Amino acid sequence: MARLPIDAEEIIAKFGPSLHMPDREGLPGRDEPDTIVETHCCFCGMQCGIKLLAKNNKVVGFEPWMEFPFNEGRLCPKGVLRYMQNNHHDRLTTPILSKPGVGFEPVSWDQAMEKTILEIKRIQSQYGNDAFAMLSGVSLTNEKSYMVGKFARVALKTKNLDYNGRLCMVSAGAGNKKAFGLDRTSNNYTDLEKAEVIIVTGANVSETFPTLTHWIWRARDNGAKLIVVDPRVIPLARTADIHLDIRPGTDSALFGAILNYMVQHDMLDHDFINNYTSGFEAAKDAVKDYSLEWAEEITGTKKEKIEATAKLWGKASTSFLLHARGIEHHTKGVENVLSCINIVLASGRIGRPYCGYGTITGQGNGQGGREHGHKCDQLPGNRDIENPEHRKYISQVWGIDEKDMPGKGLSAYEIIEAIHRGEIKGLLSICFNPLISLPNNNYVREALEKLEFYAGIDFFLSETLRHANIVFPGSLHEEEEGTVTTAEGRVVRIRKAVNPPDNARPDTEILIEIAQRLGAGDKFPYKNSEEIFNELRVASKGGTADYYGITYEKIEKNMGVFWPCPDLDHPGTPRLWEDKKFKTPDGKAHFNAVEYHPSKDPVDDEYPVILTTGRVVSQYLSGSQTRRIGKLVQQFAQPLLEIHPTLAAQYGIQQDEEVIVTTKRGEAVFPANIVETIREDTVFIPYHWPGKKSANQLTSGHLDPISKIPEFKVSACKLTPTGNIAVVDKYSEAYKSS
Ligand SMILES: Nc1nc2c(c(=O)[nH]1)N[C@H]1C(S)=C(S)[C@@H](COP(=O)(O)OP(=O)(O)OC[C@H]3O[C@@H](n4cnc5c(=O)[nH]c(N)nc54)[C@H](O)[C@@H]3O)O[C@H]1N2
Ligand SMILES: Nc1nc2c(c(=O)[nH]1)N[C@H]1C(S)=C(S)[C@@H](COP(=O)(O)OP(=O)(O)OC[C@H]3O[C@@H](n4cnc5c(=O)[nH]c(N)nc54)[C@H](O)[C@@H]3O)O[C@H]1N2
Ligand code: SF4
Ligand SMILES: [Mo]
Repeated sequence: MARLPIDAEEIIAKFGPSLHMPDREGLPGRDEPDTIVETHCCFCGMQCGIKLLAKNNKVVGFEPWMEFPFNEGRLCPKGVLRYMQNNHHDRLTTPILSKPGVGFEPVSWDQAMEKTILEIKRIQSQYGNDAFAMLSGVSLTNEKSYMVGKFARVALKTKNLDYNGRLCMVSAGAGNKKAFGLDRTSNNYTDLEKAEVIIVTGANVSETFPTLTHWIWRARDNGAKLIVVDPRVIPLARTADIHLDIRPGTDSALFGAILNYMVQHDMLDHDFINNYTSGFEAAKDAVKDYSLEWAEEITGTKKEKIEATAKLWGKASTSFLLHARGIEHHTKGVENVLSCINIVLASGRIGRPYCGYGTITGQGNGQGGREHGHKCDQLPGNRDIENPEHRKYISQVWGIDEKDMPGKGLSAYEIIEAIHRGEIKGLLSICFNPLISLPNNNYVREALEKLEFYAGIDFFLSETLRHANIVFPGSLHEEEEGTVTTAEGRVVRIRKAVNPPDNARPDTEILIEIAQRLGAGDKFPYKNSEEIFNELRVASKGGTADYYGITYEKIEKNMGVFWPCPDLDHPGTPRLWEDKKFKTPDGKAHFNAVEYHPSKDPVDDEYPVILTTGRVVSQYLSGSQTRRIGKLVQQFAQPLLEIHPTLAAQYGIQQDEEVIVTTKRGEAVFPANIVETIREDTVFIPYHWPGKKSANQLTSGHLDPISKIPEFKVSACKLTPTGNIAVVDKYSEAYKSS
């Protein structure tokens, strides 16, 4: 395979000038790279294989890694351009300290560390250990995620640690643990290939997991029927056999009615239900009145389409059901997930080739990062911080007295609320940009301003970190060795291509030095990432997320190993449940009784329109990384309000006209993009932008009672046209017509 020597000039020639080109001084143009490193994309949960080209300690380009089995060289626009972060002139290259009235000033590592330790100690002695909180993120590798969990409990000695997966994976995680006792997608994605029926609900796969589209299309080539459930005619829906244009927040009604239909028409796998599940009667009873007519009224989707879906699903011999945040970002996110699982269990199509179910994990290491102790209620191996046996085992691994192990802490949004109440006074964050990504962000900003001390670790100065007292310059994905776990459950190797630039340091080194200065250095004796991974293996041993049998060597040899992998001779588990031994206490898969509940922010006469939020293909999460890459910015330069022509006409809204969107939290102005690909009662805004462009000025802090995920997907709003026609970037317009 010939190398593709892509450099900055080629990108300019091909795509036009970039807004933020990295500094080209010293870059080698088309020269041969010093090294070619097989690693993975730093962005979404697909973790596509990619080769990075490095020269003079700079990442200067990429080429496809054809052999990596999931993406076989394919990449999306973000993967293609990710390498441009490495030399970016916005990189933080020295610690900075905020001086009132002056701004940030560079300081030495020693000064930054000393000040941080002083403040941690002051706050903890004045207000108690738990008054110092930590927020973390799962773009971090498994090694860093594991270490953060230990760092917060052992070095900071606080119970208040939570992570950005709280905004992402937790509804699915809670639902999967209830139903299966284990939180992972059931099959690797090659199993999609021969599924007869595929349901995709609340997942804009072509934009958010672009390389997964390939496997769905492979199935289509083999004759699979595709059913897409989404309030918008997303790209995948345009080629679907059935598109259920559901009203946001009503998935549990839809799947409840489908379960009822399967019961009424005896489309059930009685053998599987009787032998391998429990709770079927209660689940069945909960939906006994959920007729197609009722479901049509609640979901706003034609009953004929719901019936056609139930028939296809009920009669299939192989199938896959996939969902993502569209059904999970709700105050009943866990219920939505369980309602999907119920129709999978009723069909008995799990634990067999081409029969699968799973949430599509969002963040780069959203899978591994949710297993190894990042969460406020979790210990490594997906153990429970309140379970005495689990506490005992991990305390032994960590060499601490069990009574010194903190208990369950507050979740991410609850930490913000506790800052408001004056209970939390200090914060350390790594890999999280909550000012953009948490709901109701004016409230979040006020909280950050109330903190007595705030320090953060990042490679860019994110919007949140502008409120910090100290920022430590950390490392990119390609600047430390490690592993991540892909959305499929495959543990893969992240390889170091270069060192952090100038005075920046690897994240791990920064955390270890803070731990040392807090007097816990003996608990963090690691010389390299592999030593951390080897401790993680032991810590996870015997837990549901068991990595004990996975080693760096084994991963390299096999291009990844699927967990659970409990011992060194074990080959890993690409497909779960072939033995029908579920990880619940009774060993059975659990049906759960799910009744439909409406959103916590329902529409009414004053706020009559449903606002839902999500993503576009060229931007990633809070945008702190992708808004710095010119070509990605140009593909979608600003957030637009997607609105149907009928709704636009009702308010007299013109194309590109600025519209004031108001919810109970506040108001914000967005140019209208009038499209036929959205329901008439719903508007959509992507959330990747800060400040006045942020969709999260409008969303609510209502949380799912079990998972504590915010209800990003439903806010009641009203629309007021301003009469001003905005100047919208032409590339955004190109997007509109696509
Ligand atoms: N380009 C890009 N890719 C990404 C990311 C990114 O920021 N940008 N982020 C990554 C991460 S962390 C995540 S979590 C994933 C998210 O991946 P997705 O969940 O696919 O992304 P979203 O756009 O948040 O929401 C998906 C869809 O849900 C629909 N939806 C809204 N409300 C409902 C509802 O009530 N029911 C149903 N059935 N559908 C509904 C929306 O119209 C939208 O098309 O993407 C990952 N990949
Ligand atoms: N309205 C609305 N809000 C949402 C969503 C939605 O659909 N609608 N989706 C939610 C979802 S699913 C998610 S996952 C969250 C994500 O929200 P966030 O986690 O806040 O988003 P990121 O952009 O990933 O922020 C990560 C920060 O970490 C830094 N970073 C990345 N990698 C590393 C690393 O290796 N080391 C260090 N030190 N720093 C690193 C980046 O530069 C960035 O500043 O947003 C949520 N918010
Ligand atoms: S699909 Fe995800 S992992 Fe693959 S290149 Fe795109 S952003 Fe990266
Ligand atoms: Mo996410």
